[in-house]
Amino acid sequence: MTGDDAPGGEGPGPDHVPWPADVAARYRAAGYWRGQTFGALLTSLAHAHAGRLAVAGERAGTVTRWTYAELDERAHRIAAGLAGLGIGPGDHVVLQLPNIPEFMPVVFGLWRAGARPVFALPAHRRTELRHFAAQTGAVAILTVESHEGHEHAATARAVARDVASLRHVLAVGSAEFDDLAATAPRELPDPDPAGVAFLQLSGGSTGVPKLIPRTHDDYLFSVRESARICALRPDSVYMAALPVAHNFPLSSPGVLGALHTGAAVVLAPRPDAGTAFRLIEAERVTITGVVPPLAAAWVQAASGTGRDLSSLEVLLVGGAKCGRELAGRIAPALGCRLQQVFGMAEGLVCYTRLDDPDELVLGTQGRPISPDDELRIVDPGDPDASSADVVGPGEVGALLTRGPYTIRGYHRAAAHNAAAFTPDGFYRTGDLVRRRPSGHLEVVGRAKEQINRGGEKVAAEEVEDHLMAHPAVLDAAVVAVPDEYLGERTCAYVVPAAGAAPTAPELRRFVRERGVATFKVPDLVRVVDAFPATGVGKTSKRDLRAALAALREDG
Ligand code: OOB
Repeated sequence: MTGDDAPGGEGPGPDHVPWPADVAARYRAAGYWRGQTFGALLTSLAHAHAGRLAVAGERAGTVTRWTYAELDERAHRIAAGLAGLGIGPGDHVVLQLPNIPEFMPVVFGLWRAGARPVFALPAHRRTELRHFAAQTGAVAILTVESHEGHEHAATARAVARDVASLRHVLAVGSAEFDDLAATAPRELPDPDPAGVAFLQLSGGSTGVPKLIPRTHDDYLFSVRESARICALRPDSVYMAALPVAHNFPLSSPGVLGALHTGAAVVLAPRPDAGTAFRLIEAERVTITGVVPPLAAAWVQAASGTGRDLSSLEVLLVGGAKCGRELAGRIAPALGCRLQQVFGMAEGLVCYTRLDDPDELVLGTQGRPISPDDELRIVDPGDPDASSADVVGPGEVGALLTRGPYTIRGYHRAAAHNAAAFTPDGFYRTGDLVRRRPSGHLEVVGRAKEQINRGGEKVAAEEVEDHLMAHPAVLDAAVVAVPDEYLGERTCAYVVPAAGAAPTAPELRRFVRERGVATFKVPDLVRVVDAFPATGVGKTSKRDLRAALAALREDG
């Protein structure tokens, strides 16, 4: 905690809101928090799996394969190089790397130096990077020279001119970085495992992302349990298809879960089916994870592929609702098991279990990692969300949670924390869910994205699922349009399946004929080539709503 700590919700607030001492003691006693840092973890992995493949990936057309011993040595050298630049304990470093092999030794190098990566996504630009650097007082931005046509190092240098704390811009692939990565290794003090290891970004759909402090102790617990729940083995091959800095491919079970198990990590430079299928075949990938729009694209591409996907055992789908229609197509098309994951960078992660009956795998988003993940499902209209407002069994309510890997506050955000957390430490997820007797959650949607059509509540995800049942529809996204009489009406955006040309009347009739309430039939239907996406590839409803608003202004 820093001197910025401001009790009473004034000022920026602390870097890290710790768990109450008695709660922390309980999590330690239960064996959730084991007092190990990520740096120490890599050391033990290098001993246990020295000659095994740890990381495979490509950068600028060059393929790299590192064993655990090589990954460990590179991380040691990078840590020593960073320390030589004066980057050390508690320093924040904005990290913006695409899916290149260097991601892994750089992250472990930062951890060994005691520095805290701030995990930016490759899609972030000047405004976001400036915000991350200014908010954290970052001393460096570590990125690549350029990637997919964007000059990242040039953007980083422009940000460094604006943010006084930034002393270094380091670019993987530059001579300066090569020198740093060639520094002679030396032992550095291991940081406090209960301290902040890094900052994740919130997936929130409004404004610039909030910064989420995660500790070695809490994150390693979620990594360890995720690896177990996803049945990773030392001979598993995990492919990161999504941008690896995001919480899902990082830790659910992600590249960290794979390394924790002694398995191999493959970094896919792009998530498209062509690239992903090539790598699944070449590397005999056993498990990977995607967001629903990508799952839909892979399902479509699988029917015509000449690639051998037979090694794939599990496809995790999460990050946004995977409706039953899409869920039902995944196993038949890709020849693997579906595992749904409902998670958030703030903490809570739910998985369907690999031995769950199909009904739960297809129809729910899973149940929490830990029996100590406390869930409170409350009346969405209730302002204080106390335990008195819990909804009845099976009813839809707003999800609140606290537990051994869910944060108690954002980084320096006292005012926001007062709204985002209850006084007794529950995080308000903003998600509407229904709980099954088995403990599995069905995510109904984001509370703020529910459409209020003249008082009738329409869950966008439900209508999307009906549209997805139409053979001419590859993907669907339903958003609200302001309406003078009803308050809001529904607009369904649709991406057609390859070679198909669905029309608005046909799709509206199709939904109606599925026997749903008339108010759920989309008022407007727009057929588009593709949806705008967030940095990790989720459909950006915010951008869709903005596009609609712009159209309306144009008349
Ligand atoms: C993951 O993390 P974030 O932080 O980018 O986004 C979290 C939000 C959740 O609050 C929820 O609104 C939505 O994304 N979400 C889902 C979902 N998984 C995430 N909504 C419906 N169904 C799902 N399966 O997105 C994330 C973090 C770890 C693992 C997986 C995803």
